[in-house]
Amino acid sequence: MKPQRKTTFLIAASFVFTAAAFGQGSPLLADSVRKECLHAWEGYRQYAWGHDELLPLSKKPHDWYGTPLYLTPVDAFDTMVLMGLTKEAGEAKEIIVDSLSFDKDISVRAFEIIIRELGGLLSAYELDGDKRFLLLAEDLGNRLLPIYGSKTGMPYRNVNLRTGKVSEPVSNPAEIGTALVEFGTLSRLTGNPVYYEKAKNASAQVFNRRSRIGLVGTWINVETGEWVDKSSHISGAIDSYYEYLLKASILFNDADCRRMWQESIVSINRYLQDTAHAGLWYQHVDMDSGKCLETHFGSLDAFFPAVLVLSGDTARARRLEASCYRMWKLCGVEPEELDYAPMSVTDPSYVLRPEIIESAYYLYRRTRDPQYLSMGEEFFSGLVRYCRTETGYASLKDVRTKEKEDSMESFFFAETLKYLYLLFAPESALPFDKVIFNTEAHPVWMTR
Ligand code: DMJ
Repeated sequence: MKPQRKTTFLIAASFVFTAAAFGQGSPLLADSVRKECLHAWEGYRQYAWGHDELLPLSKKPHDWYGTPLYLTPVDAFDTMVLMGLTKEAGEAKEIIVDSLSFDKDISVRAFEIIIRELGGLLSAYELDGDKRFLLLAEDLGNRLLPIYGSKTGMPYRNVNLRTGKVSEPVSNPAEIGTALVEFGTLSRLTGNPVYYEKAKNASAQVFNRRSRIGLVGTWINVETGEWVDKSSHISGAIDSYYEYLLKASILFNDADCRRMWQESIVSINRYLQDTAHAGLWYQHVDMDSGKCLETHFGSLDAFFPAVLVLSGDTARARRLEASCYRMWKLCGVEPEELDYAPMSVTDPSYVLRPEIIESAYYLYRRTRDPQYLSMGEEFFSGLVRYCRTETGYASLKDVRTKEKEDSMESFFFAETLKYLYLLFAPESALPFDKVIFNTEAHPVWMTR
């Protein structure tokens, strides 16, 4: 390297470092993420327009329930607004406000519709101000309310959007409790308290059935209130139950949710936290005895450093994100699940999940430590290298072989691309301390 070039490089490097240390991210990387969002959106527009999702290998559209609910436009709208993709956000808005209708004779999974559609519409309303988003959200909220008709008030898993007929009484804490942010915001914006009351009672019903040592299980019958599976962890099926106790306590300054969160986190750290293997992990235990059942951890569990940051426990969040990073490094993209004792993969798929990136974003915003930018860069380059296709991005069947799978979940737009962008963009792109993200990364404002 010639001395002059070396000096230029050093000046450039120190500029990047200084920008990173001041929480200004990396504008070049932010721009690359925006371009990748555009690439995936163009694929959706060309091959799946008017449908829920694009199948990125077969280049065909896919609707979850045989008739579209525009999952991709609803999930992508706020991401594109934040990225300044005004034309594309306008396209998404047009199809939503002109054509989205929930008056459909289909039985839907309430949890998914709450976090993707209701969350997306509420966030769209707050960002854009068009009342039609709120009217759609209110209509959807009313169609979802029958889920709370069980004897305990805990929701059924499915509801027919037209008839209100409910089904599947055996549910889990995540599906039962993950409505506080959306229904609370709907109550706040419409002035109708019923949504938050129902959602809060459901979470309290789970909390009231915690074991003597303060843990909840995985499956519960919402009619009888009996646990059906007593395995306790922070993984899928429980994860966002905890996340929402904390988020509702902050967003609505709700003292009951704060107490439920504070009691829960003590038990989580006492019985689930595992430091017996290299690094910090969270294990699976029996909810009554606290006895270890499995040393499994996966890409869904990687949401927890973000939750720890939000709760003020940044030190523990840093240690857990370091473990998540090891999980990612194992194959160059994280597996759905591993056994962290021998560090062996137990479920090799990767469905374009965002959680590890979400946690890097929270940690970077809270600490301004540039190591989280570098991690984010590695996550982004793994995605581009192994998941990019001609039309968008594809899941991986196996992170060891990198064989692709014909699926691009709408949360790739709502979460994966949004958190990557916000990690690299200047903080002014979205003031971190003024919003709460729902579990699908749709931001709602703490106060209006
Ligand atoms: C999303 O739908 C939400 O983040 C949910 O809480 C968990 N699963 C996916 C992303 O992995």
